Amino acid sequence: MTQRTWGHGAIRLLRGNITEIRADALVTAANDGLRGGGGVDGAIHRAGGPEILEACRRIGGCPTGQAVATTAGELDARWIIHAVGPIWQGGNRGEAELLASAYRQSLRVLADLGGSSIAFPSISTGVYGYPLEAAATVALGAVARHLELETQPSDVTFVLFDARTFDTYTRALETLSASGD
Ligand code: AR6
Repeated sequence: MTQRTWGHGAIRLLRGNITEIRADALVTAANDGLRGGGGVDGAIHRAGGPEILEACRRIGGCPTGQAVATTAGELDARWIIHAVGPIWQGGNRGEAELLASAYRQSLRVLADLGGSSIAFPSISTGVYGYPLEAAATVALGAVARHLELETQPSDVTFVLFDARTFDTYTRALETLSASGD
């Protein structure tokens, strides 16, 4: 585990399965139809039970770069935040801004709900094909900026599923910390 205090809060990096984490909100990497799917979204829907997909159906969808909250069903959290990251199309289709926005909007949704702790997966770097190093820099940069400007949520954990993702985020956080000194 790696932890850095930042602005009004802290960024923590963990290797693991996000469904086993306790936080006010767990973020899932959703699609714009909120239809459920594979990867981290499949894991969240399986572990949380059918109530989550029912809530998604009622909402109906969420544009890329945005985020919406639902019940967390049986998971040890108050909410699931469904964040829609971009599908990688080569890097010239606004992917970086859309990815940063997915993180920012998730933080904003939780701030509006009054929550203070949030766990993110590595959005867009699975099926959606976003190059990992670039995604880690965008993800950590967006969260760091939020912590500098806002007081809530203040406790941000990235739950990274495999060694390569964890190592890449760890290096990106070191780079970000060095540039912020
Ligand atoms: N906990 C934490 N991270 C996980 C878990 C888990 N249990 N399972 C997988 N990951 P992906 P995307 C990691 O494909 O690229 C779905 O079908 C995974 O190793 O889940 O944003 C949605 O419904 C990778 O590092 O999300 C969408 O249609 C990261 O989570 C689409 O996939 C993201 O991989 C979204 O694709």
